Amino acid sequence: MTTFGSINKIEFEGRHSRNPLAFKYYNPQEVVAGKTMEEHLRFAISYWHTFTGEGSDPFGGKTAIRAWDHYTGLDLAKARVEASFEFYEKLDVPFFCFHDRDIAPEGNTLQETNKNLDVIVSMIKDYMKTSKTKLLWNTANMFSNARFTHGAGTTCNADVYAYVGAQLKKSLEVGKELGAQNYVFWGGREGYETLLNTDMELELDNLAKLYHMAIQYAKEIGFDAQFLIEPKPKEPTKHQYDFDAATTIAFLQKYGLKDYFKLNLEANHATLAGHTFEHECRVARINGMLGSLDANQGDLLLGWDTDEFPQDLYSTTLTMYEVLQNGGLDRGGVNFDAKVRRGSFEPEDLFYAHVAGMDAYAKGLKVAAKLIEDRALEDFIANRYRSFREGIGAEVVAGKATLQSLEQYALNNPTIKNESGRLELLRATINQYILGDL
Ligand code: XLS
Ligand code: NI
Ligand code: NI
Repeated sequence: MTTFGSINKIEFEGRHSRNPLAFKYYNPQEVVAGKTMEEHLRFAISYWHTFTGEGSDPFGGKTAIRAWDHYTGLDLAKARVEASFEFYEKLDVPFFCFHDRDIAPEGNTLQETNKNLDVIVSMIKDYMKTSKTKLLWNTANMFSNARFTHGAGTTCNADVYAYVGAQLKKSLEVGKELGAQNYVFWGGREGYETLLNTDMELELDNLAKLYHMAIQYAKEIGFDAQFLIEPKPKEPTKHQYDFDAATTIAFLQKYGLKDYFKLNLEANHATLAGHTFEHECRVARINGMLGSLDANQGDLLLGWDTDEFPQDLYSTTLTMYEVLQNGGLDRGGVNFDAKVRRGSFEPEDLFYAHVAGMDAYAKGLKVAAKLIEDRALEDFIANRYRSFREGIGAEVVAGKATLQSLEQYALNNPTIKNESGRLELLRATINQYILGDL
C-alpha cells in the first residue's frame, strides 16, 4: 500500500481539462523559448510544508490528516521520506528542498541529533538512486529551538555561535552527501527586537565571519553548491538583517562575499518588504545575483508570511519575465515554499495545491516568453529612453557629460517636452497576453 494510494501520476491534459488532478498548462517536455518547461522551471517541493507541516497556527494545533500520523520519532521521519518520494514521482517534479530538522528529529545532544540525521540522510540517498528527483537545496534550521532565541549567527552568546558553527558544518556535509545544487541561508532569527540591548555592528560582523567559514569549509570538502541568501524583512524578528535584495547585496559587498553568493527570493517576503516579487527579481538580476525562487504568494489583507500557493498570473508572468531576461535560473529553481491552508487538511489538497502552483508558473512562463518574443514591452521601453542614445543623452551614457556641459545644454533648450508613460495601455496589453488573445 502506498501513502497516496488513491492518487495516480498527474498528467498534462491541456487547458480545457476539468480533471482537478491534471496539469492544464505545465507540460514538462513542451519546448518554450528554446528549453523544455521542466528545464526552465526546475520545480521543487518544500519538505517542511508538505511533509513536516501539520496545519497548526498560533491559535491551534494540528489539523492535517496524513498517512504517517500514527508514527513517532525516527519511524515518523522514515515514513515521511517514503511518502515524499512517492509524492515527487506522482507530480513528476525534478527537485526537493529541506531544513536539517524537517527530515530528522533532534536528539538530546548534538551527537544524537547528528546520528538521527545520518540515518535519514542515508535513507534519502538510497531513494535518490532510483528517483529522478534531486536536491535543489538544503539548509539548517537555526531558528526553531529555544537556544536560538537571541539569534544564531547573530547571537549575543558565543556558546550558541559555536553550536551554530557545528550545525552548519554538518549541514554542508549533508548537502555534499546528497549532491545539493545550492545551499540556502535564511536568517531565521538573524535580526533584532530592540536596539536597546543590541550591538548591531558586532552581530553583522559575526554573521559575515560565519559565511566566510562556510565558504572555506565547503571548499575544503569539495561541496560546490551555489550559496544563496534568502532575504526577508521581518518575522520572526521585528527587523531581519537580510531585509530585501538591495540590503542583502550591500551586506555581501561590504564583507567581500558578493562573488560567493546569489539570492533566493521569495514572493511573500518581497511583499512584506513593500516590494513586488518582480521588483526583487529585477534588483537581483541587474546585479547578477538572481539565483533561485521560493514561489508562493501573500494575502494583501494580512501583514505576515502566509505562504499561500501562487495563483496570481500577473505576478507569475512578470516573475518569469525576469527569469527569462536573466537567461534562466542556472542551478536555481522554483521551490514551492507554500503551504495548504489549515482548512485544507486532506492529503489530496497537497496535490491540488501543487498542480495549481505549477500551472500558474507554467502559464506565467508561456506568457512571459511570448511578451519577449513580440518585444511587447522592450520596444516601448527602448523608445521611451531613446533620448539617451543621441546628443546629450548619449554623452551621459558614455560618461562624458559634466555639470558644465549639462548646464550649457539646458540653457540652450528652453522647452522640455515629456511623453506619456502609458501605464494603463501596457496593463491592458498584458491582460490580452494572459488571456491568450495575442
Ligand atoms: C521562512 C522562509 C524559510 C526558508 C528556508 O519564511 O521562507 O522557509 O525558505 O529556511
Ligand atoms: Ni522561503
Ligand atoms: Ni517565507
